[in-house]
Amino acid sequence: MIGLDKNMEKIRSSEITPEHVYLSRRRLLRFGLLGAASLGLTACGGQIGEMLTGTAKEADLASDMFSPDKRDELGDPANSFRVISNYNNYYEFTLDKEAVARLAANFKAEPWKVTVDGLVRNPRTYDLDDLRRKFDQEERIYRLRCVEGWSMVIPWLGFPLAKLLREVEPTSEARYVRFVSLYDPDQYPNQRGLTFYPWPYTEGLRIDEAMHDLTLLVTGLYGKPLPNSNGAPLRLAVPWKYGFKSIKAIVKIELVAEQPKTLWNTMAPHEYGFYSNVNPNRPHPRWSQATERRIGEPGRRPTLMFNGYAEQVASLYAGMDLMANY
Ligand SMILES: Nc1nc2c(c(=O)[nH]1)N[C@H]1C(S)=C(S)[C@@H](COP(=O)(O)O)O[C@H]1N2
Ligand SMILES: [Mo]
Repeated sequence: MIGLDKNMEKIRSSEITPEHVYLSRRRLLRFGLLGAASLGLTACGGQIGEMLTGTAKEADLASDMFSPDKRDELGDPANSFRVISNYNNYYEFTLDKEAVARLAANFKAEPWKVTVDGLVRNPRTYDLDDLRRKFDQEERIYRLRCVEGWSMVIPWLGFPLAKLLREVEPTSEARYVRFVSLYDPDQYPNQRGLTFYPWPYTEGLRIDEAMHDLTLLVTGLYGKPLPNSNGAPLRLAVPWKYGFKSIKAIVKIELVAEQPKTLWNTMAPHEYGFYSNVNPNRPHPRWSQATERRIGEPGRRPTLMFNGYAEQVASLYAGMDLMANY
């Protein structure tokens, strides 16, 4: 059975779908990706063992994991478009990272409106095209570090959230920004299926975090419109925080006075704090955060404080106890 499976896989990836190389379970397994799907790090042992048996074929496969012509400021290559758009967390569709792209294929990301309101002088509703026209879209190559212990390098296309916030003019009472994802059970199976989740997905930032130049409203990646699996047509990228803060499919941005409730903080407050800054010194209650697996790379690498953005963002938290304010 296993042998047959292997042969079918060879045929499938090299002959049937030469254009769209399928990120098969086997390939993910070989590169240790499946371990990331389970939350406990102990589950990874077997896959790491498998990765160490390097062959020419594996080196070959690795080349579709990265696009070395794009690199982050630390010199690491961006993950390939295929990896970025086929290995996703998007719980509205499924908890299976490899199934998101297929289930999201027919998602209706156009037309799309986003409302910016709350404690602002000029509340507004924008069409996505308004945003694209109004604000120059720039490329930012950021690391994304998931709280589960894996990471990618992603060349986002977007514009600083600060530009949009300045346009609506927050009042002096506005101290936090609340973000809301689309609620549409007709398109999102798990908004019907997982009824114990407090849908829609919501997130939040302190206003100084939201105004920070690194905080990006994302409309694309690799210079193309955002794939549905990555949160089309509009999502956040907050690169110094765990990935779940980078909310997808945003329909509302609200300026508020109090720290907003968020989906993950409501579900499991001891595991997912409001700040959720990447911090290798503070373990998740169920696993260490000291290391991470860069998707496409064998083994694990050390996790960096603030995901490597400490120089830019540490001052936001001066005097704050980062172990208590997680
Ligand atoms: N609406 C919504 N946003 C979301 C999620 C989600 O399930 N729903 N998952 C989060 C998590 S856990 C991560 S790691 C990132 C993953 O982004 P990516 O799939 O583009 O890599 O999206 C975040 N934003
Ligand atoms: Mo995540």
